[in-house]
Order: sequence, then C-alpha cells, then structure tokens
Amino acid sequence: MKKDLLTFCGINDRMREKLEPSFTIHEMKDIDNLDAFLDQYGEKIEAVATTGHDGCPQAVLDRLPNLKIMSSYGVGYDAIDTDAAIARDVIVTHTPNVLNNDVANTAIMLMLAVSRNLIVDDKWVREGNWVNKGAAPLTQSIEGKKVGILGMGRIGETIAEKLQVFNCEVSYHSRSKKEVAHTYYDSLLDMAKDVEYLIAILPGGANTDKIVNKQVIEALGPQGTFINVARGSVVDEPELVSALKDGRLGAAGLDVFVDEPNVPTELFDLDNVILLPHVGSATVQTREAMGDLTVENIVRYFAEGKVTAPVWECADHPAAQK
Ligand code: 8YV
Repeated sequence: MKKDLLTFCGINDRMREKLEPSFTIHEMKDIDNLDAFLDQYGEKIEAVATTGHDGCPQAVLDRLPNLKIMSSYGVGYDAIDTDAAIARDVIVTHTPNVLNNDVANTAIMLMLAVSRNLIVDDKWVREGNWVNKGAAPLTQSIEGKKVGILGMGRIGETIAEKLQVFNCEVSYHSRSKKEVAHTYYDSLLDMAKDVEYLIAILPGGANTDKIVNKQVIEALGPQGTFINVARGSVVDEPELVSALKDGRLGAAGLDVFVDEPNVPTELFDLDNVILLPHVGSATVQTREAMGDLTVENIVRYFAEGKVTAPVWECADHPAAQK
C-alpha cells in the first residue's frame, strides 16, 4: 500500500521517480481548497516534504494526526517548529553536507565579486567606459585579508578551508569554541573590530535574530565588507542598508534577505553591494544531491525505520539512532 506524502517544496523528476513507487504525492501547489483536502486526506498523510522556509503551518500539522516524518529540502530549517514535531513524535530531517561546497563557493564568489568590483567593471566595458574613459579604477585584493566567519558549522569550516588558498587570516565567532585551528572570538563585536570581511553562515531563527546589529556593522566599518549566505534575519537589515548608503560600512555581498523575494529597493542603486536571489546552493549538482537526500530520508524511514540526516533536536528519536 502506498503511503500519502504532502509536499510544500517543489519535487523534481528525479525525486518523483524515486518516490512514486511507494508514495502517493500530494503537492501543495495543486491543492485549491486546503480545508477540503485535509478533510479528505489529513488522516492518511504520513510524510511531509518541505523546505526550511516553508515549514509546515501548525494549522496543517494539527490536521495530520498520522504524520511520522517531515523531510526538509535544505540545511536550514528555521521555519520548522521542531518542538511541535517532537511533541508529536514526528522526526524532522534535512540535507546537511551536500551543499557545503556550493554555499562556501558562493560566499567566496561574493567576496571576490565585491572586492574586485565585478559588476561595476562589467558595466565599465558594456557602457563603453573602457574606450571613452580608459582603465577602470583599481580594486581591492582579498589576498591575505582578515576574515571573520560568524558560525563555524560544516559550511563555515568549508569556507575557512577554501580561504586558505587566498592566504586569508581566518577567525570565527560561534556560541562555543570548536575543534578547529582558527582563532576563536567569544565576542562577535570584538571580531568585527579586527576583521576586514565578516561572513555570516549561521542558522536563522530566534537565537540569532539581528545578531549582526548596528554596533557590529559599525565595528566592521567603512573599510569592511559584510557577506551574508546565512539568513536575512541574522542582520538588522534597515541598519545594514543605511550603513551601506552613508559609508559607515564599506561594502556587502548578500545572498539572503529578511523578506525574500523582496529586497530593500534602496540597495538597487548602490555600487558597493552585490545582490543575489538566495542561490547559495542553487546549482544543478547540489540541488540534485539535496533532492536525493530529502527523498532518502523519507524512503529509509518507511523501509528501515531509520533516517540518514535527522536534525540535532531529534537526536533522541528512535529513527535517528544508528
Ligand atoms: C534553500 C538554504 O533551502 O539549505 C538552506 O538552508 O538556504 C537553501 O539551500 C533552498 O532554497 C531550498 O529551499
């Protein structure tokens, strides 16, 4: 008998192929009348596939009494209420590790693009300035720079490793000191005062809300660059915008925003900012691997009673045991 799966995230062909033999897939995007759907299928749904942005609204969760697993496509899961899931014995899984390289590459791409004026220089060529005005202004090298990483999880470590190629001096701030060779700061503010680049790669959510505040932004200062590949929520966005506008912060490379896909329009006119539409993990290869792991967590749960990548909050769930 096929199990019923409700998806809040997009399902690609590869995911569908792997799921279809064992699951009847109900896609949220195809559901016109949610209430009627939940009346008909709520009790049958045993699995939810979602993202860390979409989660599963409590009102829906309450109508899924037989839900067993919530599999999230992505590493961050700030929109998923893990306490509510645990209270219901629902295991929550995500897709760590498979996106480490591409998210780290995005952080470094932003560092390079901002410091070397990639977008401005591209315009310089296209708008004829090279011909009419001559060489473009000199830019900044990232070689040997002091880089502070905010969050030293799996992606933070990958960024630090990759920065070795540029001979950067890497330090980090996280809630606790890690078993890594980089300099640890127990104060984010102190680190921001000492570094030239600050890269945010820590989970979103209440614990990290606006952790990059006005003081931190000003400590980074007019010569500093802020790179965000974490969540928009980790920075005080209005302060960031105003500091970038009036030069209290030198530059920024931003892949994430508070109210995606809405980006503060004041940023559109600034040459010292590079904006990306939350594409840190968005390569064909990494998205394929994320889809595979999203599916693997669900399929293994029903086949073996185990999952591959539980979130740490669910470590005590029997399906999380090795
Ligand atoms: C998105 C991400 O989740 O993994 C994360 O935490 O931020 C991204 O990979 C992606 O947009 C899929 O929802």
